[in-house]
Amino acid sequence: MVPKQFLALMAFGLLALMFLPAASAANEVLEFTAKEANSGCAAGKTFCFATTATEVDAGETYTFKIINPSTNGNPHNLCIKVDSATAKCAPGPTEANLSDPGQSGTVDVLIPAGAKSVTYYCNPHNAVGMNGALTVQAAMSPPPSPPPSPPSGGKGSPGVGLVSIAIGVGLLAVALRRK
Ligand SMILES: [Cu+2]
Repeated sequence: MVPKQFLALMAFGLLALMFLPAASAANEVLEFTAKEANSGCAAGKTFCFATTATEVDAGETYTFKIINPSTNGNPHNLCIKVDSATAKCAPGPTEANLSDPGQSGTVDVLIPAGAKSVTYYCNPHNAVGMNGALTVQAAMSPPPSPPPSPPSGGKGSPGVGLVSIAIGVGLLAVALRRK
């Protein structure tokens, strides 16, 4: 008979395990600062994003953050498009939501394994240069399994199996003869 106290303790332990935080690291935050006319955008771009982000790893989730210091009073947003999927935008939830001057916003985006391209843009100012692309690093794949090693008398080799059968048959024969 199991004591009720023990059962209660077990139940409590299981519940505690269920509520433990998942052991996952926080997303890496990639920052994109809106830059406007005459504030250092590359030639051909009226507006642009300043960012140190250049690449993402497939299989990872990133927090994309727009920072809008806006010297000219323009609202902006930051949309992330992975392949042909619908873009996810900060401050979201749609491309029409904008970050007013002085504000910022984030959106978490999973870059799925097998993703080919990741581009970013400000929806109202995509046409005037507020966009760019990130290089996608392929997901880490497990190393190719080594070819099976030739049997060397180790566990599971056919030789050992045959020897075992032979010994078994021999023992059985001896046992039967003694009857
Ligand atoms: Cu913009």
